[in-house]
Amino acid sequence: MATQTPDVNRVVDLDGTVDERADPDLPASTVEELYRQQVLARTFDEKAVGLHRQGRIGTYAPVRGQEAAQVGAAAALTAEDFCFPTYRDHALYLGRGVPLENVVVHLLGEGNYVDGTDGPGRRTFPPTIPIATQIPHAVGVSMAADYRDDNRAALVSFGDGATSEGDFHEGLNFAGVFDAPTVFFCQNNQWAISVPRERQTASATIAQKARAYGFEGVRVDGNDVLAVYGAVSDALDAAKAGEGPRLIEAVTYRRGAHTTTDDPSQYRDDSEVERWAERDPLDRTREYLEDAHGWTDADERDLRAWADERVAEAVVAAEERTGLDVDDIFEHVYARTPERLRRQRERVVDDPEVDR
Ligand SMILES: Cc1ncc(C[n+]2csc(CCOP(=O)(O)OP(=O)(O)O)c2C)c(N)n1
Repeated sequence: MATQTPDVNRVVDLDGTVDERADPDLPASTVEELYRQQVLARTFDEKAVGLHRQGRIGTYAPVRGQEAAQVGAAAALTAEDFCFPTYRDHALYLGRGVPLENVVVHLLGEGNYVDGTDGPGRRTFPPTIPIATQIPHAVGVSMAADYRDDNRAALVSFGDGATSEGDFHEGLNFAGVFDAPTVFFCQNNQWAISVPRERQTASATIAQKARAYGFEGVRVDGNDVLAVYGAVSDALDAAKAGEGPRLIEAVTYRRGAHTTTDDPSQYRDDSEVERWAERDPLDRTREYLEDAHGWTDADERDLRAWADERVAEAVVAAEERTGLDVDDIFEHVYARTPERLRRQRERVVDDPEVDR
């Protein structure tokens, strides 16, 4: 983090002080909703790590620490806009109205978050696992929206690691040349698995990379939901007004492991994680709610109980809904199944030991 500069847009400071000039002055009910979604995402995240440990879901990429970035970005999008998330964007999906149950179904190995969803969910794409491949897709979709003149923008989410991929540079270059209404939303969570941000790029910031492609880059405190909401709203408005793309660097931190199959103690210090825990996005929103809107301990207890209940219900509903057959792992790979795979499939299908 040595090369990070402190020029970050922020509404609520670490001690809860509010910058009145930057405050978007949202109604209490909207801020409560932004907090509710963050608490739901955090509660779900804790549950999901437990489900993986119990062998009930596959590999999971924790979102802890990045809730405000994702919830703030989702809230700024309209139902008509397009959204391209990644494998860590569970809170972004929830913010787009994707049912929690769908998230669990995906983690159980079936579905892709957006199956059967309506409204904004229909313009939200399945998560991409190959790093940065969603970036050119988002640029293409937003260029199409521009050609049709239908007043829509696309937001594409990715990590700091993705900025080293060719797809990132190709996407930004195209968007700059064609003035595409694309919002590039980088969650700089300081790590790409075991590679720290300062080994990812020699640029002082990620935001400044936009300059090379002829458009504006903005750094925002990714743990401040109001600041993220403000920065993404401005970028979307500008894109739809024909001002072209914008790159937003949401400065945040991945507090959990890269995935449930990773051990971050092998490459980073606990003290760093503790420092970022002091900048917890949920605490920050709660402090704002307490000061500006009289949020009480009783409100907090009710919200936490609601989130526990919602998560428990979603897990039950998802486990009842899925019916994966081991046969399915052979599907969707080849148009014509090779002989070797066909023989494997027969062995599995005939094996009485395989739980089907
Ligand atoms: C094209 C490609 N190369 C490598 C990988 C392996 N891989 C998975 S996650 C990851 C790190 C990504 O880091 P970042 O973009 O910062 O996102 P984060 O996981 O921190 O959210 C890598 C290299 C991959 N999925 N796709």
